[in-house]
Amino acid sequence: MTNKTALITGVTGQDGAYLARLLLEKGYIVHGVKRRSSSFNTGRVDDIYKDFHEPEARFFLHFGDLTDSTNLIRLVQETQPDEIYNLGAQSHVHVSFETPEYTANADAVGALRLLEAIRILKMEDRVRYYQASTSELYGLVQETPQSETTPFYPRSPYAAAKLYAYWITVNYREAYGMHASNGILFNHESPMRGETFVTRKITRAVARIAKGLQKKIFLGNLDAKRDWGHARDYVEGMWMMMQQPDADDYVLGTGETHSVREFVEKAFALVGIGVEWRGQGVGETGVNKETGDTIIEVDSRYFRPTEVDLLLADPRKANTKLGWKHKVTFDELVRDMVEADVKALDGER
Ligand code: NDP
Ligand code: GDR
Repeated sequence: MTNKTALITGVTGQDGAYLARLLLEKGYIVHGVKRRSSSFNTGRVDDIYKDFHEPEARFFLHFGDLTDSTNLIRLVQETQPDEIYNLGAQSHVHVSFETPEYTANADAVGALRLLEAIRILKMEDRVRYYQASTSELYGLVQETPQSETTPFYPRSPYAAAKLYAYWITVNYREAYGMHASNGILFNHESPMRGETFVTRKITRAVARIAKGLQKKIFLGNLDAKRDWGHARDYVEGMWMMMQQPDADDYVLGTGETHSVREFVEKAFALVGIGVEWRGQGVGETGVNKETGDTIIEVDSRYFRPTEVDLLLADPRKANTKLGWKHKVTFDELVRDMVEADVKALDGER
């Protein structure tokens, strides 16, 4: 058991919720940053939160925002963390085309603000910093599979913002000797994945269609390929990076890639529905083999102005240096997500 303290931005998101659990299990005191919102936004961490008046409380939430420097400086000063995990971000690639300036503010300058908070407080020698970097940096891929040495080519405002965050993290490590690391994480999912990312959108719809609550799902590019793993495995990798004597940058991924189409087929198969594809491109449909009902339709609305076609990780550095390897397979991931969404509907009823 440790007596360390961690500060997590983005604690109310998918990864924040898994990481907070992992660190609490390891004995950390965990401080999380949550945004003010007009409706509850702490659903993913409510079950680990104890009222701060209780003596055994070790998980604390603070209002904050990556666009607010003074707030970040105060939070770092008040919480005196040993480790800072910067997971907060406008993390939706498609949405970043609609909100490019805000995405740059939160995702790029937000990382700078946190790094500067550490420097202003003269904590660079004692704080370790994790930056949530992403496989989206590879964008228009220059080589396959992608490793720490593959050149970047961002294809969205999100990826361009994350490119800045990646390099400012490297720069603060080199310029000020900070223990600052980038985790270049490939897509990772879970039953806690946000509902508008493609995997969760599919598994929720599969559960609803299987129960007769919804007729069909509208999707975009079915032929994009991703290296999908389980978020629980990936937060462990983040923690491992922070325990290394020296800071460095690491790719985390499974080394397997699958198309959105394959994800759809596997998810429907789990509820006993076979899919037959008809047509091509916008307007392509997926039909329930047994009933002939159209259950999937390709809608141009979900296409991106510039797409990332193929991502496939080469995680050998993390395998050998960190001893990290994903545990959950693609099939297990799809099953976990579909089962959770089916169960959630049973619960609702
Ligand atoms: P989520 O979208 O689930 O969570 C994002 C978190 O950031 C939420 O807690 C959100 O708060 C918070 N947030 C958004 N804007 C701000 C802001 N301006 N100030 C403070 N907090 C903010 O993302 P994930 O958990 O999936 O991802 C975690 C991080 O890892 C993100 O930085 C993402 O870009 C990156 N990443 C994710 C990958 C993945 O496959 N999941 C892969 C590689 C990188 P709220 O709940 O209020 O919206
Ligand atoms: P991604 O995840 O863009 O890889 O970013 P997302 O699940 O949004 O898209 C994956 C692929 O699926 C295609 N797609 C659709 N996507 C969505 N969201 N909705 C649809 O209806 C749909 N139809 C097809 C997309 O075009 C894309 O090719 C995620 C985020 O978590 C980032 O924050 C993170 O950095 C990267 O993963 C790694």
